[in-house]
Amino acid sequence: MDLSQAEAVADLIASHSAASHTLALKQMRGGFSNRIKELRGKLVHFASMVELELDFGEEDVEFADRTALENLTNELQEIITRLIRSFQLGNVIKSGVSTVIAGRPNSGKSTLLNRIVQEERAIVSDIPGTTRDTIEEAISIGGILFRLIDTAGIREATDAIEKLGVERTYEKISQSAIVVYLFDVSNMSPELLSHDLKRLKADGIPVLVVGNKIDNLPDRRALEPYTEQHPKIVYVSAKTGEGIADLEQALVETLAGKGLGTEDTIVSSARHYDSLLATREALNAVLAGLANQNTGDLMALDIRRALHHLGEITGEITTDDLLENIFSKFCIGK
Ligand SMILES: Nc1nc2c(ncn2[C@@H]2O[C@H](COP(=O)(O)OP(=O)(O)OP(=O)(O)O)[C@@H](O)[C@H]2O)c(=O)[nH]1
Ligand SMILES: [Mg+2]
Repeated sequence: MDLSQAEAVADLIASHSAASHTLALKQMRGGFSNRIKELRGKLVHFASMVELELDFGEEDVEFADRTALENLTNELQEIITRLIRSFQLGNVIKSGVSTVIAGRPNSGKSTLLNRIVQEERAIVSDIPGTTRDTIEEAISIGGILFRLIDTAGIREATDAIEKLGVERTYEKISQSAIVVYLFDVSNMSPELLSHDLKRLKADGIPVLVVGNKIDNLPDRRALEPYTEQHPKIVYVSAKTGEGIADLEQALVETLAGKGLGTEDTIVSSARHYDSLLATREALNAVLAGLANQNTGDLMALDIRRALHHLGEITGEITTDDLLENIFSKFCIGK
């Protein structure tokens, strides 16, 4: 078992959802390690060729084919960039999908949180501006851990404390993976809805639009103006529970669109992520060196640096600090 596989054991123990469990198991079986070792193996070959040239410094020979090295470096860059990008998803699976429930005061955000976690977690009242601080609760839906965050309703605050709450709401929205925008179908004009959504979508975070309090509507045809503007709205009643299963399904699908469940390798460790970033930087230096027709000794340095950072992932290169850090996460003897 190499270092990244050993780390996966710790992840497995700490996993809170089916998805993070699967991810840890995959890493433990060595899929990720093999990928990295393969990349590293290819680069080692070139490193040795370049270094061999150094031994024949005076004779001006080139053992390492520069074009082949460039092709390989580009290929490695592509794979590494894909792995780096996968961290966004990997991190989310491991630590939970930060999901902010936002909307105007009294739209039923706290009622919705309580309904999904099946617990009276947040205070509910008919007074607008009830929730002033954020309330967070984790729950597994469809095998994925969601961290639901109930927030203060968005409006012009009437006092200083509420104002702080609204500011915090915006802060939470900017840090979240998904925003559930909740509105009251019995008390919201389609124009105002569009206005609010325009503002939210500017952040670029996926917004799931949810119409609440459908139990208040005697005639469901009243929903049509909303649906016309935003075809993907999910309608629920946080009070009766109607539509909640659809909402949960929509949450899972919002994530699934991001590549969950594919066979692609997903990076979930911040340590691996950092090493991949450092590798990419070193490979960029190799490419720049090739473009500038740098001498072999300079290139050898950059290639070695890339090898070093790749080796950190699987433990071929380790330092005491690194090992200490990783194994402090295991509770030995427990
Ligand atoms: N009829 C009906 N009433 C609901 C529903 N959901 C919430 N309510 C009521 O709406 C009022 C406000 O609910 P809250 O959950 O406190 O609303 P909120 O969005 O958290 O409000 P703030 O914290 O003030 O921003 C309460 O009286 C709830 O009982 C629903 O689906 N149907
Ligand atoms: Mg509330």
